[in-house]
Amino acid sequence: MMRWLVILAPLSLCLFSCNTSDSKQEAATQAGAEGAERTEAQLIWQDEFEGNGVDTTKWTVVEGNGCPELCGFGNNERQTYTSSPGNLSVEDGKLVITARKDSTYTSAKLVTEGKGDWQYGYIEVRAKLPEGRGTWPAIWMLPTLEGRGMKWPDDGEIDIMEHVGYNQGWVYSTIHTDKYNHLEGTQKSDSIRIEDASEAFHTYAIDWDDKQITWLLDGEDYLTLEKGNDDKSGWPFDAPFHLILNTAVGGDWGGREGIDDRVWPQPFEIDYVRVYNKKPGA
Ligand SMILES: [Ca+2]
Repeated sequence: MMRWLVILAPLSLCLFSCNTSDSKQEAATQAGAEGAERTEAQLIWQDEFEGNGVDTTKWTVVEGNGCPELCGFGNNERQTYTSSPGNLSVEDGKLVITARKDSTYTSAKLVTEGKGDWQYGYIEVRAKLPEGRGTWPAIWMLPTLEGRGMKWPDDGEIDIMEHVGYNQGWVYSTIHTDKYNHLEGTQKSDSIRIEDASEAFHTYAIDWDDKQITWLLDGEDYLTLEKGNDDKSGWPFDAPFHLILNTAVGGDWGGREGIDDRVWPQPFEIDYVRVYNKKPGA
């Protein structure tokens, strides 16, 4: 989601930061020393979106167009993010991010940084995607860095799910690192076909530990990337990351084949986000 150049392939927690999870993590660590297989997965963070608005104890609503620091969010994206009900709502048990065009393109973006930051775990999001040329919804993660700005891609990016409307039904999963990034055509990525991604809810998940990240669709593995012998230049994922949900409009990738202005408004519906300290049942 943060890519700076056009590419063919796509590009984008509180291990120790959530007070309530510290004791669980310590317990898990201790139990891990005795044998991780005997510990049960624990739900350490979740939002079922059952209220009437965004829970700001869990999410920060991002507003604006990225300027002046990073206008267009580094990808020449066209939207301005707002917190208005027309762009962002919680209704019928779902978070709804609506990208639309009025005088300009507007949309919404939520981040958990400082409120939900995790190192490793099983992160699962049940969602139904917007459709139409020019839409670019994403479920992705960036590092939670204390006291300094992010250096991209060196600090890493995990794209759990990305979809661009001109390529309807293909969902992309990617990591970006210093060693593996699209600037050099070395990013690590895969895609999976979902015929009804914009008609039905599916679960998009990663299972992330100190050795690898596995991506799952509706509980089925389809991509595993391993740390292997990489140092931070290839694997900056031994660190806390936070979750981001948004729909971009246009941009270097999402807008590569233009924007179809007949499609608006377009909802990106999220039924829930659940974060476990490890994969349930594993
Ligand atoms: Ca729900």
